[in-house]
Amino acid sequence: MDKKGRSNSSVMLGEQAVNRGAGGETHQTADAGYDTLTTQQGTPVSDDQNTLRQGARGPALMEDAHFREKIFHFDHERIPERVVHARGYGAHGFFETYEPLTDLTRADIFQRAGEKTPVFVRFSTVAGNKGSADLARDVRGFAVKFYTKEGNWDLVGNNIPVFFIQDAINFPDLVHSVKQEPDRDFPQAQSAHDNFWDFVSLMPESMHMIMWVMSDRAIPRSFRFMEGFGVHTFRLVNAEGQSTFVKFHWKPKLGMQSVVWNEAVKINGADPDFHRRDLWNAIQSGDYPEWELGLQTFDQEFADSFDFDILDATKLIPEDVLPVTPVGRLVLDRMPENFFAETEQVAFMTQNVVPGIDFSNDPLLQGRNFSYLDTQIKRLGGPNFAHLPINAPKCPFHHFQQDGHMAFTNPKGRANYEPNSWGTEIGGPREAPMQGFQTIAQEAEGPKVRLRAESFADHYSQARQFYRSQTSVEQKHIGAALVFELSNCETLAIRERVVSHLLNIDTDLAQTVATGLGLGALPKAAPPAAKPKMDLKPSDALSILKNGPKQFKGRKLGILITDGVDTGLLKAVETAATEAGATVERIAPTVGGVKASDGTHLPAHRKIDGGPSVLFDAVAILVSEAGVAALLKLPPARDFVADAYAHYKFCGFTQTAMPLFAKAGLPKELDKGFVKLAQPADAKGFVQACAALRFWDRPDGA
Ligand code: HDD
Repeated sequence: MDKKGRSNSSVMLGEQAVNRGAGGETHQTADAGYDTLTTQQGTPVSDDQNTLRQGARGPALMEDAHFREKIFHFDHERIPERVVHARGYGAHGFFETYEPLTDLTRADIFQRAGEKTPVFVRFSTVAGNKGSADLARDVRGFAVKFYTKEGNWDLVGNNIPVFFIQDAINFPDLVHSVKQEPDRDFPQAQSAHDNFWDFVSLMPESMHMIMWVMSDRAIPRSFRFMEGFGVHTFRLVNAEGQSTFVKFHWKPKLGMQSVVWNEAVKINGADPDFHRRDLWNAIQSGDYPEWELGLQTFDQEFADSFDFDILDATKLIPEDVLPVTPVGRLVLDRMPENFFAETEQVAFMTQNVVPGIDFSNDPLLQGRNFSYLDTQIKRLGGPNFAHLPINAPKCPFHHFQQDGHMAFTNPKGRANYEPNSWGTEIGGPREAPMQGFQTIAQEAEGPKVRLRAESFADHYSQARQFYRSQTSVEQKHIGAALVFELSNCETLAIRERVVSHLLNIDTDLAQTVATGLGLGALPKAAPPAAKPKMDLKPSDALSILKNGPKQFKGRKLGILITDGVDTGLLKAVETAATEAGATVERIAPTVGGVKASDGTHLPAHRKIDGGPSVLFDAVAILVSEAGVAALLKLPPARDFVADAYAHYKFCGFTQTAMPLFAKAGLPKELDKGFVKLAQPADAKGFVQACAALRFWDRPDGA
C-alpha cells in the first residue's frame, strides 16, 4: 500500500479479486474467473496498470520487461499501408458453382454442380489513405480469393470493367498523379486536383475510364450494390489443353445503386465508415450479400473480328455483343474475427491462378503479375506471408521453400531439395506433370521492342458509347462531376485540355463542361487518335439506372418521429418496410426516444443531429403538431427534409409535417415522390413506391 492507500497488486474486495489503477479505479482479475493475462512469452502478469519504479514516486526501471514488451509491440503495430487500395473492408463467404464447366476449363472449382468453395473478399477505394472516407469519388477494388482444392485463385478486380492505362509501366505515374501532391500532401482520396487531370489529359487512353469514374459508378451506395469485373481478358483451359478467352463479371443480386454527389460529400462527414458499416450490419444481421459470377467467353475468331484489341484493358466487350452467362454465386456470410489479421494482412496477387485458368498477353495484366508479389513482400515483411492463415491455401500443400522472417511452417524432415533419392517416405513432394498447372503453349515471336500495338489506338469510341448509353439523369451527373473536378484544378490549360478530349467524345458534354467552367470559348478538339472514331451502338448494360433493381430489399428507411407520433402508423410503416426486406431506423430529437400518441415510450436509434437523411435510401416524417413545432427550431431537422428532397428520395409524411417542409424550402406542390401517410393502410403503397429508389423527376434536385 502507498500512503494514499492505493495498491500496486491485487487485493481482495469482498468476494472479488480486483486490481487498482492509478486513480484507484478497479479492474477485475484472473482470480475472478478471467483468463490470466500473460506476456508474449506466456509469463503471468500480476500488474498491468503500474510500471515498475523505484519507490511509488520514483523513476521507472529498465528492468520492467513486461512494460518494455508492451510498448515495443505497440510501437510496431502499424505496417506499411497498401500503396493503392489502402482503405478496404473484407468478409468471408463461399462461392457456389451452378453447373460443371468441364468443356471450358479444368479448374477444379468449376467441375461439380453445387460445389462450395470458401472465399475471402476485400473491397476498397484506390486513392485514399487507410483512414480516408468511404464515399470518395473513386474506383472500388473488388478482390476475391477463392480457396480452391487446387490452390488459391485470386481474381483481383474493380467495380469498373476498364482501366486508365494500357501498359503497367504507366501505373506508378498514374498513382502518383492521383494521390496527394507530394509537396503539400493533399488532397487525399480525391482526384479533383491538378496533378491527376494533368496526367490523364496527357494520356488520351484514359478517357474511357474517365467517363466511368465521373459517372455514379464511382460513388456506390454500398459494396453490396455494385458490380465487379476481372477487367482483363483471361483464358480458361480445359483438360484437353484447349483455351477459351474469358472476361469475368460480378453482378449484385440486389441490383446496382449509387448515391448522388452532394449526398456523397455529406455522407463522408456524417459517417466516413458508411460502406464498412453497411457491410458489417448486413452480414451481422444475416442479410448476406450475394453476387453472381458471369462469364463472357469467346474464341480467337471473335477476338480477331472485334472492333478493339481484347488485350487492351481500356476496352470492354459490350454485353449486347457478347452476353454474360452466370456460372455461380458468391455469398458473404461472415465478418473477420480480427480486421488486421485478416483484412489488412490478406495478400491478393493476380498471378495466383489455378490449373484451368491462365493469363492473356494484356500488357497491364503481365505487369501486375510482377507487382503484387513484390508489394506483399514489402508490406508483410518477408516471403512467408503465405503462412498467415488468411493467405494459406485450404488444400494440402508441399514445397521446399524455407526459412526467412517468421517461418513457422517450415517443411519437416531431412529433404529440402529435389530431385533427391530419399524415397517417398521422407523425400518430400514431386512434380505432377498431368495434374499440375501448365501454361498454355502460345506461339510468340517478333523483335524485342517498346511499342504500343496499333490496335490499341482508338481512345474515344468506347468513351462515347459509354456516355451515350446513359440516361439523361446519368449524363447530367457525368457533366456535373467533370465540372466539379476541373473547377478544383487551378491551371486553366489543364481544364481546357480535358475539354479538348471531351470534344472527341460528345460535343454536348464538352459544351456543358466548358459552360460549367466558365470557359470563354471551346478549345480545339484534341488531335484524333490514329484510328478513326467509331459511332458504336449504345448498350443499356452500361447504365445503372436502366438496370434499376425495382426493389427496396436490402435498403434502409429512416423515420423521423417526435413525441405524439401515431403508434399505429409508425408500426405499419416499419412492418411494411421490414416485410419488403428493408431495415428501419428511428430518428428523434433525442436518442432516448419519444412518447407516442398512446402514451407508450418508443426508443430511437439516432438523435436527429447524428441521423441525417443522407444515411437512408428513403425517409418518412411522422410527427405530431406539437412535435413539428419543436423540430422547426432544429436546423438538422430542416436539413433532413431539404436533403431528402434534393437527393431525390422518396418521402412518406403525415400532414402535420407541412410546416417543416415549408421551413426547409420545399415547393408547396409536392411531387409524386412524396407519399402522404394518412392512415396505416397507406404504408404499403409508400414502401412499394420506394422500390424505385429515387424520384428523379424532380427538377430542382442536387
Ligand atoms: Fe492493382 C492492389 C485492382 C492495376 C499494382 N489492385 C490492388 C487491389 C485491387 C487492385 C482490387 C487491392 C487488393 C486488396 O484488397 O488487397 N489493380 C487492380 C485492377 C487493375 C490494377 C483491377 C487494372 C485492371 N495494380 C494495377 C497495376 C499495378 C497494380 C497495373 C502495377 C503494375 N495493385 C497493385 C499493387 C497493390 C494493388 C501495388 C497494392 C496493394 C497490393 O497490391 O496488395 O501491387
